[in-house]
Amino acid sequence: MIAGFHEDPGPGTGRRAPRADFVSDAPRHSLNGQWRFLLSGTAAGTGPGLPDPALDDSGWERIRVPSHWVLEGHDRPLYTNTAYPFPIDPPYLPDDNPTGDYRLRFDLPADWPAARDVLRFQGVDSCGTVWLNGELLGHSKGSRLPFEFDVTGRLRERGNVLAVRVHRWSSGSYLEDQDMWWLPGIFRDVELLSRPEGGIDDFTVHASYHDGTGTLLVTADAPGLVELPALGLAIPTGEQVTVPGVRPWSAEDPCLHRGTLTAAGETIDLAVGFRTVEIAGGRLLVNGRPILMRGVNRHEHDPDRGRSLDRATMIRDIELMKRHNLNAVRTSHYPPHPEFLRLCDEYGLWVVDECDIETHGFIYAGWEGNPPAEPMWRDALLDRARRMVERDKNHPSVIIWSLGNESGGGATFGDIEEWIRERDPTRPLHYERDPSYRHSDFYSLMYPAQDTLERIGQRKEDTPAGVEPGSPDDVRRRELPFLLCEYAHAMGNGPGSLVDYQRILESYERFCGAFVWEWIDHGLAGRDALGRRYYRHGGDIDASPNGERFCLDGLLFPDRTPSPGLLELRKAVEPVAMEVSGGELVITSKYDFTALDQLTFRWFVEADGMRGASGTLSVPHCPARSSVRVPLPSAEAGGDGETWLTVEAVLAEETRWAPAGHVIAFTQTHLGTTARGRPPSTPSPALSSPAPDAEPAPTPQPAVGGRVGEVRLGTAVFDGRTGRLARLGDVELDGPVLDVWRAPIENDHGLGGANAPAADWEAVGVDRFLHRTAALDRPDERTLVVRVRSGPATRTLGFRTTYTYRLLDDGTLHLRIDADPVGDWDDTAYGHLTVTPPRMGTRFALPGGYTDVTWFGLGPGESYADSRAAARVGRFRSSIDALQTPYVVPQENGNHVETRWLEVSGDGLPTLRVDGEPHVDFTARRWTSEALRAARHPHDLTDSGRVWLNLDHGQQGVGSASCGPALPERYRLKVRPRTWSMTLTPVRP
Ligand code: IPT
Repeated sequence: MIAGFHEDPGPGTGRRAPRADFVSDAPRHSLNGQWRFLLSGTAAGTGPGLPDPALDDSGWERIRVPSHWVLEGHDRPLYTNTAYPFPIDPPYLPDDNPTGDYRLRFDLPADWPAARDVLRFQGVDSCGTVWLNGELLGHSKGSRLPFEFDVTGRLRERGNVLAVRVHRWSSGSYLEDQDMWWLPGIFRDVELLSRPEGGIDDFTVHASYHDGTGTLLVTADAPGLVELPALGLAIPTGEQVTVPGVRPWSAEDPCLHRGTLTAAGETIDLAVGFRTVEIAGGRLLVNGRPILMRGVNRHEHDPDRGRSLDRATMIRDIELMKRHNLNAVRTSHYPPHPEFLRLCDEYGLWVVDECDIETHGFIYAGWEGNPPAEPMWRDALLDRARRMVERDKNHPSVIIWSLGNESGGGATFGDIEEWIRERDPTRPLHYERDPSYRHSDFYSLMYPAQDTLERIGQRKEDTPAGVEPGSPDDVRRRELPFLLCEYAHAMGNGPGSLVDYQRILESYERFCGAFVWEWIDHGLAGRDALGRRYYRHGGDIDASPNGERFCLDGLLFPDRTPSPGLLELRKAVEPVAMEVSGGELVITSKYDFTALDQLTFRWFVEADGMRGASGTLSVPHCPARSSVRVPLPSAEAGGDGETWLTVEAVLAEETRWAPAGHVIAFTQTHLGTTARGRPPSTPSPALSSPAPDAEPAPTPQPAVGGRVGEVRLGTAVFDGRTGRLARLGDVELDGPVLDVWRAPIENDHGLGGANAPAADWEAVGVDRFLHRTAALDRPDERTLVVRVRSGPATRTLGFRTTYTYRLLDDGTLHLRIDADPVGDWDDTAYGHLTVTPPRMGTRFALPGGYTDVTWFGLGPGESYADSRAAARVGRFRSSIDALQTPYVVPQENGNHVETRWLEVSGDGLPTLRVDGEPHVDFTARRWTSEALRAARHPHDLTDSGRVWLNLDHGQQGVGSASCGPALPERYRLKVRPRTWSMTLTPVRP
């Protein structure tokens, strides 16, 4: 077998030197569009005839460029997390190597000048060999980086034939083991550029800012004139000027000074942002001030187009980030399309630009032969760093270079560091995976627990494994700022603790920013048997190895709908904190640069969720990182029930990324509570004592006035054997049944068997309790006591629950539930395991005709113990269908903590009202938790014909243990006696 270019570990051949990506008025001809395409099974492709202009390709398929062929009906996408889908046999690849041969016939535009010509590919995955009119130009690897060929003198006016052979696997694939779909193809733009003779090919903008003064120097490989009209500047390249009083660039105020760089035959667009990045005193400073990045890790993803994104989608991402109070993005784990960075300059985001290097799969070789440690790969790795830095160096938004992700350590990182420091001393470097941190200006980790992070903030972290305590590396690292490059794994329902993390991040000067993993679920669009659209994960494609669902860990669903996790993040990172203290509202700006003048503070009062007085606060000038106090509005409650004051900080005027009135931050304060009509009722102490250990015999006899097998209490009818409510007035229902389980969320499965409570629940049977009604007692006319023991087969563990019903004077039914643990919850039979149930609650079945829920409590979205900051106290209404959060893989969702009351209604049916005492958690859905667990996709969930209503004491938090620390103890439900109460009222329609 002849090794082709694709197995050569070198980065490429025949390419031009990397240079800045810029926009100019020089002729540019897009070669995007329909190309001829044929896919073959091996690296030989269609054979040696591919470049031949005379080859008859009329029978070939057509494919759009840019795209990934696996998303255009050829072969299939594959997803692995860390594993290489080929043997670790570097730099070689298996013979089975799907290879796409591309051909394009094109004419030059009529007015194409006679000058130098450059052919540019913005991204080819994984490797492209290129011929023009039968002549080999060269090849290139580095999928997410551009490459160019000089084609001067090789073009014809008409009938040019461009041929490209693209291999799915190449030596470059060993350097591209990011946790994402393997998506081959020419997936970014292809273009022909006319480069003027004697013109500028590459230039560097040095625009710094110190104490109100900017300094500008543009260097270039040919002479040119720099003009920034608004600043009255016209200077030749190579000449430095100072600009007093200039407005600097920051993510908060992305001031770009637009102008031109004019050189022979060309005018280049300039967008200069004056800013200086430095590390001083162990902190990251921009323009002399510390910054805190509130960031996300962004992969390029679209459910139909993969990593082939259009500009509108890039803008959508940035708008969504800005609208959710994010100010930073780590381009995990490769440089994005260059247009994205132009947009970051314009909209204002701090960017950590990350190189297209990840060798994670060497973990399965014990890191033996890891490319950064092998001289054979040095050129390829350095080439990637150079192409990133040269392409992106002129973007003010790029403030940090990241050398790559999850690639262990190796000498080549030292070479890369040296090269970048020499080429661009203006930006600090980040690399997380080498515990010496020698090549990084930041200490950095992924997914630390909160207490670990707290110690890092205090610079008291444990010395990383492999580093000698007290050694120079240890001492140096402790002085570095800390950048949390990944945390809060947003897989499925979650992440939890965002507010906890933010509190820590804002408490210590060492922290310069944190990036949630990750921005968007990498689901790929599919159609079910009925033609309904759904999203596929790795496990939906028959391939091995397979990372399965791990690609679904974003804050956006694949269609870019914000998940509840993103709404929680928006609240956790809101840049304005408001707190009521001593009758005043204390407003604290967490902006690093801008004052709060762009915000309006509006307020309103609600009683039992009904809107009362409202107005606008007059807030004095509040500079960045400072506080002001304003008097609270004197608002009357004006209604019964709980009264709350809400203050919202909103955009006073429309911005580029959001309309006027867009809410940046909010706070709520409880003003007081007045009676709602029904006196709070407490069952008599005698009835509330826990059930004695000796159980009375079951008493399933009919009660006076009931049919055989029935017990009645006012309008409430109970099943005489189970003691469950069967009817309340005209409301038909079946329940309560003790429910201590939830359909596991991704975080309940943990990572690779660690922190996997769902498995523990199943091991002991928390998911399959059986119930035995031990006794029904009527201590008096108005009271029914039902005693039930619940637990799983094969175990002693369970709960003994006492349901005490009391008929109140107004005819409503009061229910108190006392659940006491019994048996052995410390499971010693199969290793020592203390199981905590995910839920303490009761489940009711209602007729399927119920359609809506109105409630007063937290809403409108779902809330959990450790993810509830985004929810507000108020009155909300939703259809039961809309209460479901459509996680791409079905799992527990739609909980509402601290619900004061709710009403379940449906056309022609009596409404069921539930008043918590003081609260219940509720969920309502058309399927059971068991069905939710069994479903693989949302379309597997079908209406059971009933509504399943959970009225719970509580549920454990969501955490982010799918890749991260275990759920903190405080968000779990310890096994101990629990009591909760509510009243149930039928309301006529
Ligand atoms: C970390 C990776 O950097 C990221 O790409 C992604 O895989 C994430 O985890 C999990 O979704 S690596 C992990 C082993 C900590």
